[in-house]
Amino acid sequence: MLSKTPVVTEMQVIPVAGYDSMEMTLSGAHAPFFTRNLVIIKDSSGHTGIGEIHGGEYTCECLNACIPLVVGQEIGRYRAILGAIHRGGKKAEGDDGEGIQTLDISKLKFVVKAEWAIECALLDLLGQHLGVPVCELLAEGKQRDKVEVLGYLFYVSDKGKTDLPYLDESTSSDPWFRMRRQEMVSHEQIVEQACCLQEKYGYRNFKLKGGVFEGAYEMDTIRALKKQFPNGRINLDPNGAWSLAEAIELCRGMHGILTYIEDPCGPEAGFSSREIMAEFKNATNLPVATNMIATNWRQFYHAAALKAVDIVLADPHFWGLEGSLRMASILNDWGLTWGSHSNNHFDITLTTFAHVAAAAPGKPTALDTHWIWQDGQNLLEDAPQIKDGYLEVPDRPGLGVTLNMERVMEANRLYNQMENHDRDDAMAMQYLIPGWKYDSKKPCLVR
Ligand code: GKR
Ligand code: MG
Repeated sequence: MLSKTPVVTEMQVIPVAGYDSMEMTLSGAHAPFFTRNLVIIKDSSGHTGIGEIHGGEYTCECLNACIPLVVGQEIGRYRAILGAIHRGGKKAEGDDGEGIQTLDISKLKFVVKAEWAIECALLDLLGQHLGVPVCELLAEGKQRDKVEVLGYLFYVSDKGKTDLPYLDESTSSDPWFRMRRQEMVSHEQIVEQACCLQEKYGYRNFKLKGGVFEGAYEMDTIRALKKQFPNGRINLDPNGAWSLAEAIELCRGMHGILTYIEDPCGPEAGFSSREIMAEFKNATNLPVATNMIATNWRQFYHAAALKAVDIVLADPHFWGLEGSLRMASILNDWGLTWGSHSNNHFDITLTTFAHVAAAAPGKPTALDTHWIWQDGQNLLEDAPQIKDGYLEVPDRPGLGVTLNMERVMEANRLYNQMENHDRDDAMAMQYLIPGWKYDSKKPCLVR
């Protein structure tokens, strides 16, 4: 008789919302609220496992549909549970397979895979059962005690130009909390943003979200950042806004200033973004990162065959925890670099990033995380901290963190007050430019 692991007794899906700043990107301006879905799974030994994934009705429905495949199953057979979910999945209506190679936010939900929040919660339970942290169960086991993260800088619009309920933190005692809800668009303001983040979190490396102003202006911001942080690794991500010719022109002379560039161009003239990025790399010799052109194995095959990228930001919400680390191993073996992309998230995702990156073989690039824009809206009693530019990896069984249910239900009430649960960056943007419409080839303020 095989010895048994605990059995799942309950799975809950709780949609939640949190507050955000009016951060600008190619796809518009962030709305006052962002949404996420939480998965809470209980087992017969009394443990609770948790996972967090992108928000919206579509992902919420996918998760709810999985409940019958999870409840009643043994946590030790979590791979079989995930296998059953995959076999039961079918292509969603509206999913044309395009992915996010043009940053069409309405397609993000098809790139995100709801079941990875279930994978996370089951691994949390298994880790608690075995008495080991999740990172010890993944890939080749724990590789490091702390994980380097980057300071994710944004141009932020003036929320006063809207009548939307953005959070006001002007009276906070924390300098960063006061700063993050204000307008920041000049080179000086972005440098101040980076300095304030360095002070609070100890960041050495930064990424600026581009696709907002003309490329030349954004390059000037990068030069100002490099002047302030001569030893910092600085990256710019215009989300494919530039044409190939423009990208080559803009990046000429940026060696030694930009450590790498993220998704500089997208598909054009009948060529896919993978072909165009390969041409960009040949022309500039600048290292290239992506979270847009390699979001599944088939896309990665072509990106790798064309040598279109050096750094794959394999977000565990797109690839799964194990999938992201399978990518980390391949990249490491091939002399390429692994990292992770992020979207606005709560501290459960922050913890997941910590465990996944702790298990990534090789030398990952500093991870993206939007957490600094949400810090303080904790759903955990004991969120891992970012100190000296590094995210702590909890050294307790499972994810090693405890949910604060009161906070979760508060975030759920906020979600229920919202009319629309899907991300819509055009809505806030239209206050700045009436009638504004998304154009994958035009920075959001260039109309
Ligand atoms: O938070 O608006 C944002 C980002 O622009 C996000 O949507 C991107 O997916 O952070 C992301 C990226 O690196 O491309
Ligand atoms: Mg990106």
